[in-house]
Amino acid sequence: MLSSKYLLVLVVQVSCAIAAPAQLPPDGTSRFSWDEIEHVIAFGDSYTYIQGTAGRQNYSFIGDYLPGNFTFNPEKLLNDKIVANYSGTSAGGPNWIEFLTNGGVEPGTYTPSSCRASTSTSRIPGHRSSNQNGRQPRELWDFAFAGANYAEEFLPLHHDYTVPMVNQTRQYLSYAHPVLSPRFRKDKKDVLVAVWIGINDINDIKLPTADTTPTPTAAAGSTTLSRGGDLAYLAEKYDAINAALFEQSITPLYKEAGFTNFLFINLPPYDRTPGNVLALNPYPSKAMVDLWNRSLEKHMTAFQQRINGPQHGDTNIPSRSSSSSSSSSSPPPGPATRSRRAVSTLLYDANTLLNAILDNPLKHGFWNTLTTCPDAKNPEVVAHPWKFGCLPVERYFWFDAGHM
Ligand SMILES: *[C@@H]1O[C@H](CO)[C@@H](O)[C@H](O)[C@H]1NC(C)=O
Ligand SMILES: *[C@@H]1O[C@H](CO)[C@@H](O)[C@H](O)[C@H]1NC(C)=O
Ligand SMILES: *[C@@H]1O[C@H](CO)[C@@H](O)[C@H](O)[C@H]1NC(C)=O
Ligand SMILES: *[C@@H]1O[C@H](CO)[C@@H](O)[C@H](O)[C@H]1NC(C)=O
Ligand SMILES: CC(=O)N[C@@H]1CO[C@H](CO)[C@@H](O)[C@@H]1O
Repeated sequence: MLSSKYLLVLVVQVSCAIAAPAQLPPDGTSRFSWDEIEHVIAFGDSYTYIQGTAGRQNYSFIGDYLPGNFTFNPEKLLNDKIVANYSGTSAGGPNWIEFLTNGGVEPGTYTPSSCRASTSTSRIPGHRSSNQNGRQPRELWDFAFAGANYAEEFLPLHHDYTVPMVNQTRQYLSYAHPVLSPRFRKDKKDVLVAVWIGINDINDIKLPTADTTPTPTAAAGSTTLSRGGDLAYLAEKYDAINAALFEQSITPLYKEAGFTNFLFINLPPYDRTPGNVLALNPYPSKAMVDLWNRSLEKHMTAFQQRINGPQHGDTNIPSRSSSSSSSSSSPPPGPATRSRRAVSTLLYDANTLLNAILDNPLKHGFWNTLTTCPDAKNPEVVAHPWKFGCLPVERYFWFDAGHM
């Protein structure tokens, strides 16, 4: 388990990255201030989902994909509460988005609009102690669903109730945005959209095998592609998914809801999970994880340039008007228009942070980066690790096969 303390490191780094204009392109448009953000809207998979009283247990804050559970009315949304406890996330306690917003960090039940506890349960060992450096809480509206891929267009559902991310953003726009938008400033600059997706996609995309391709190789079941061929095949798949992410989710969030601040997080070192770290052929491999991360970065940059036009920092781009994808024949928008509608995208490199921790675990307080405590999900293990033959849970980097 990546202890709460280290999730906080991630979060604090995210916050710092957001708050430090010096790290962002010097174009005057691609920045936003964390201090201005009052509402965070999240999409993704198990890394980001939080438990809601109106959600499916262990999967969501609200609803699921089954007929009758996908839509919700204003009352259901506004009465939904965040349940924060050891079993309320995939992390064994508060997850990164709860630390980022300072909502649901202590065990208890919270209303997202204040992220202050409406009821408080007794302290559970393993939960971080109170008072997050006096950081003000942000509203947290979290539509992430555990087990989500980006879309059924690319990969099958894990369960019939799994809400893919493309449908999370539609769900938000159709049923949540009309209810929540009066809370936001007109220019929406007080809203941050946070997206962390891809762990399930990269695991689920399989290379074509001898059985499924017309030209079988000698070894039955082995991949028919060379290593370079594998990566080329996967690059195409990853690009298709990341392109769809920006076309089908992020662009509608910008155009239909008017959001302009977007945070993306790249893939953790999935080549170093307990199942992969000692494997001869880890899947995904480091090369695959890097490929995904480059694809995400490429599509994020393309999205930003599509909306904002090329920036001063982009020296490769010959002229603003020629490469602007704006289809209108009018001249490129002037500074006033640009500052009104420009988007700010930030890619947080969790991959580098987490690899650095895995490279030097003792320094960060981790004694085990190779295996998990098999009973980690049993809340009793927190108080009595030895009884389960485990180290204290916070000494494990991995909480289970794929979660920190
Ligand atoms: C809706 O979700 C709940 C659990 O969250 C479940 O018990 C119920 O069966 C679901 N509704 C339908 C129509 O499946
Ligand atoms: C967490 O909350 C859920 C829902 O209220 C509850 O079913 C579960 O037992 C709680 N788990 C712990 C460890 O308190
Ligand atoms: C989920 O999203 C896809 C892609 O937009 C769409 O085809 C599908 O109908 C959606 N499913 C539901 C239940 O809305
Ligand atoms: C939710 O997960 C916990 C383990 O973290 C498990 O004990 C519980 O049975 C799960 N609940 C459901 C409804 O799957
Ligand atoms: C090459 C590459 O991108 N590899 C991984 C994935 O994420 C970021 C880039 O987005 C890199 O810093 C990291 O090393």
